[in-house]
Amino acid sequence: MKFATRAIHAGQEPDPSTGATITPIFQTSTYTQAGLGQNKGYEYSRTGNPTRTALEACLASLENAHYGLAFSSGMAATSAILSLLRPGDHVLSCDDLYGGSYRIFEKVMRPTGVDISYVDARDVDAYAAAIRPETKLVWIETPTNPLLTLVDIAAVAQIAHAHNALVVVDNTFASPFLQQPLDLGADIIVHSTTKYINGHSDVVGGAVLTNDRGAYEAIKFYQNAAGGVPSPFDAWLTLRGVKTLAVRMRQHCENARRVASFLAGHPNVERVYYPGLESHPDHALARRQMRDFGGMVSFAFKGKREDVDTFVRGLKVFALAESLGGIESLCCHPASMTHGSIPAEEREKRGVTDTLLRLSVGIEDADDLIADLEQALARVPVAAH
Ligand code: P1T
Repeated sequence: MKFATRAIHAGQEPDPSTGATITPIFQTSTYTQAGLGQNKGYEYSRTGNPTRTALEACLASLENAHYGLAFSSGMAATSAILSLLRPGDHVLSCDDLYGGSYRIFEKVMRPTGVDISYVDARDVDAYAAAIRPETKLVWIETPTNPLLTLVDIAAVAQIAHAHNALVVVDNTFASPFLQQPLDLGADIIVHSTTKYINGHSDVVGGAVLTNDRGAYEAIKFYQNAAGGVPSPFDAWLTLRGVKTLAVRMRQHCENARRVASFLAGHPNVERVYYPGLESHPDHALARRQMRDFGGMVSFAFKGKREDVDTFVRGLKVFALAESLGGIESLCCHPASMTHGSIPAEEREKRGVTDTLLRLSVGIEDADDLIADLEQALARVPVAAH
């Protein structure tokens, strides 16, 4: 079956005990057993819960994966994958990624004796040059957060596999509607389901999808051992949200395209980062690797940090908020918000400057979004610069 159909039905047979069409919220911590060792596949909800099982099966289907695991946050999913590492191992990552991923690499993993290095996300040769015999994971985001750089998944997978390393793709920004990394050679996918998958900014969640049985078993073991699982209600909300992923993503892409071209022509805008623009350095790769270009648009403001503050205070439809991928439009200042945990010098070096703004373009009417940006930009006179 095709994607939009699987988003609505995969993993969700009518409930066998009642016929309920929609998977119930199995709000139970435990399951009554008929006798010693006699259960119906569930014993305790940290280990397994039927609402979570439905979500795991649905997400696995959407990523063309055999195995799916749901977590209480994207970072819980990330840390479950990082549990595969041992002292002496090396992780090769890209130089633009979510600040929280950088933080767990640097502040949690490095002190345990795991080494991490970062290369220019789009430079395939740089991955080849930096990979080592002890590299266990190549960890990439594409498009990256917040600069929307693309990584060539197939090319990086070839390099990683030649060195027996697993490729992890954080597919949060694209969502499986736009990009299915396992089909391009990746081994493990991580999602913050908080974002496009749930899509309504009312749940924090994460997921791991893979075809690698060994990795699945180790990560599943950790899921139960460490316990970062979603509540049945959160699993249910996410199942409900993901049903509309295909229609939402089409509208996010359409609106983002219009917002990006509006910004590209505005005198207060220094530079627009959107892979759908022909001027974007990875536009050709985006055409090859993604079904469409996504709902995220970043731009560098012309002017000072104070002007950025004037602009964000002037927004009426876009909310100044962290996170992304919900139906409502958000504006984020990565340097002080999502990427505040990266030291200032390192951030600037990577292009996450004080005048960079990131828009999560929602599915409101695009005319209203553009009018909102226009009036907020008009508060900062170009002549002032
Ligand atoms: O917030 P959580 O569900 O734990 O997911 C972490 C995470 C992982 N990967 C990517 C690419 C992400 O963007 C995030 C979370 N990001 C934000 C909160 C943000 O505003 O960028």
